Amino acid sequence: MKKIFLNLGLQPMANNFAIKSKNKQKFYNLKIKFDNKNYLTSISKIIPSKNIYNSHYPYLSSMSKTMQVSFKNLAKKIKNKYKPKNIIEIGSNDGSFIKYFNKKNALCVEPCSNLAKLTRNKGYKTFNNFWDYSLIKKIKKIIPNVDFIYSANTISHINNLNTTFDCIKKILSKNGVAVIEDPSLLESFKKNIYDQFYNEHVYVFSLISLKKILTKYNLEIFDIDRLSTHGGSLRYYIKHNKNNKLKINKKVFIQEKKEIKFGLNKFKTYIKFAERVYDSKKKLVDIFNKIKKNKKRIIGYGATAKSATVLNFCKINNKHIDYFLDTTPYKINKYTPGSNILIKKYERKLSTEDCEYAFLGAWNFKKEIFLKEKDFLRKGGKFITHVPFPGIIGKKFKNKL
Ligand code: DWN
Repeated sequence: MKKIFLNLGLQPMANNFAIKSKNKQKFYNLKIKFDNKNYLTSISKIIPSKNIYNSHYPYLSSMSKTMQVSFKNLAKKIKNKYKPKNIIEIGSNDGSFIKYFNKKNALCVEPCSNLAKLTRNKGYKTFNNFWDYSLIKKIKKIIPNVDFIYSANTISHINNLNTTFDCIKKILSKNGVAVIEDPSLLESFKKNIYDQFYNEHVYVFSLISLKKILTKYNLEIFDIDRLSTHGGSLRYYIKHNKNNKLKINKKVFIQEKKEIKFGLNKFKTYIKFAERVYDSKKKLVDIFNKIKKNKKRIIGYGATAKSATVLNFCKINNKHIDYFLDTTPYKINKYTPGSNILIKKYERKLSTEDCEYAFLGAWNFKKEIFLKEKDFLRKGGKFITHVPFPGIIGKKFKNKL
């Protein structure tokens, strides 16, 4: 049975950056539900994929050093450990990962045409398609036995998990490996990360939920990596369950135990999380109101998809935040969806002349950002964050995430 545990209110599409201020956005009610049969956590209103992943999808995964390093290290590990003869990436974005593989043996799948163009221009065979049965038919003609499949921050975006995993099952060679990585529900709950929920993240997975789904397709998780990216992600290594060459690492059992101990199989854990989220909202709104009462300037740092959830849920808008800074070309001079805050190009390091406070939209890159903005912090500039708790961070900050 599916039960709703969290209501994040009326929300626009998180990456729908508007060309004009006072833009007309379509809003939908963002409610989050838990299915106690398969332990799956999902959003209640699904927006058709073709309305989201189109010719102007704005997100580029190369915009943070953290992700670049993560992809580089993984590519090295895959080459050394699994030595695949060929590799497919589902959701190849701007090619930040696939660039470490030889063009002759790599294939990209990317439904956003503006992004598919980027890997094509770099010489990679790229299918501008969604991951489905008709696509795997085409791929099979080029690579009949796929050795390795990789997909980062993409499977959680796909509504039809049955098609997704059935296609993986059908195309993966007997001894092949599929690796998927997505934000971890356990880490999100532990750190009160409610902004992983937005229209693009149909699911936020736990290991226990994925395990149940994969069993249906005779697929099995044999290893995991716990990552610090995106506030805490899990990287799942998947094989055919008949493949006995790859043994199940004990990290899988440890993670499973942790999730059960935390209560990810029980609805009451979800209700408690929702209570913490409502409390977090009150505290964050208080912080903004106090700062504005003292007539101090606040800007936003990193116009993330996640921050759409926070700003619209907490009703923080251009009366609170003067503008956002972001490095992504597609977002510059546009307005944040729903909250209508202008996004300016990040051109130089932050100064205390610009503002006294910066709201961390990209809190998941806090370490990278604080290193870059150490002078702003040293001179008394402050950051506002809501993760893991709403608060203000000044120069005495020690990174704990
Ligand atoms: O799953 C998804 C994840 C991986 O990426 C997608 N649904 C969409 C997107 O979500 P997001 O927008 O919340 O992701 P990020 O990676 O947290 O976005 C970071 C944003 O901050 C980018 O717009 C780039 C920007 N940024 C910046 O301006 N200066 C980032 C860094 C590190 C910086 O120094």
